[in-house]
Amino acid sequence: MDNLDTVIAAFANRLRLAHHVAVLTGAGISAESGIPTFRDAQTGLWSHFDPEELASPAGFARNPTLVWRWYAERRVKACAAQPNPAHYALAKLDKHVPRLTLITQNIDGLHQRAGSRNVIELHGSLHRARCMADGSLHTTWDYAEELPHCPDCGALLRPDVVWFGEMLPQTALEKAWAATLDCDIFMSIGTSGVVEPAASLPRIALSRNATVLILNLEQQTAARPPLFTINGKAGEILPRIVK
Ligand code: BJW
Repeated sequence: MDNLDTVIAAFANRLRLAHHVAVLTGAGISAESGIPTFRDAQTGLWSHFDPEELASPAGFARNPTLVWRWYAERRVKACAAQPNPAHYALAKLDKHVPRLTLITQNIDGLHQRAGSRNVIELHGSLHRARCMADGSLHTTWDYAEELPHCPDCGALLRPDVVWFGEMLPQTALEKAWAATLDCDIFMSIGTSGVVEPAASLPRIALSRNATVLILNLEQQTAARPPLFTINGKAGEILPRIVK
């Protein structure tokens, strides 16, 4: 058994005894589905696009057409992408543990398409638009050349996502906090852990004596239980943990 096998086996053993597993996912879990992450130096969205222009309320106010075009393109790509083995492993885990709370920062909808239920979307969804006037949500909007408007009141629609400086959806955040405080196992998968408040969740779970797994492609610092770190692709490692 090499070291990776040992860590996987030790973590899988703890998972078998778990009562409540909380999972936080980030862009890395969808990378193997062909969806770019944000902060990869070569392929990350923020290496080509300016978050101030595309993911801030001020950027949208300045140029809603530019922002809508970017999100519409990303929605087309997300719809064309397929869930990968990591998404499917988490959907399977849901059936193996007494309770699972899946918290995602992703807006692509791939967890739901893999079969996960009750996904907590901390940063919104590419598949919804929100009325700037009354806050109503719309899933049937379309962006071609014209900016989309609310079918009820005619006001401008915006993507129903969370931009920098904006509050996260309150109910989603409350559920995420509650699961983090309650869980006995917390798994953080494919996130750089730099964007708050999501970045704090693994630390909080650890401070509450939960077993914490950090799974990331990039090198992680060495750890020992109750903190497990695995350096690898989510789509290769998760199916080995959830058999
Ligand atoms: C793999 C892999 C593979 C690759 N397998 N792994 C406290 C301190 C400092 C600042 C703040 C603070 N509290 C709030 C802030 C401000 C701000 C913030 O955190 N800024 C920091 C960047 C400094 N936060 C906010 O503004 C949030 N709002 C808020 O807190 O409101 C209250 C408040 C406001 C202001 C001040 C104080 C309080 C809102 C954050 C909204 C984030 N929005 C975005 C865009 C969403 C819509 C869209 O998609 O367009 O969310 S930004 C972007 O980052 C997106 C992501 O969800 C988020 C996180 O990124 P993620 O998922 O971690 O992706 P990457 O690319 O960073 O990492 C991918 C990882 O995967 C890498 O590590 C790879 O190695 C790995 N990987 N392939 C496994 N196959």
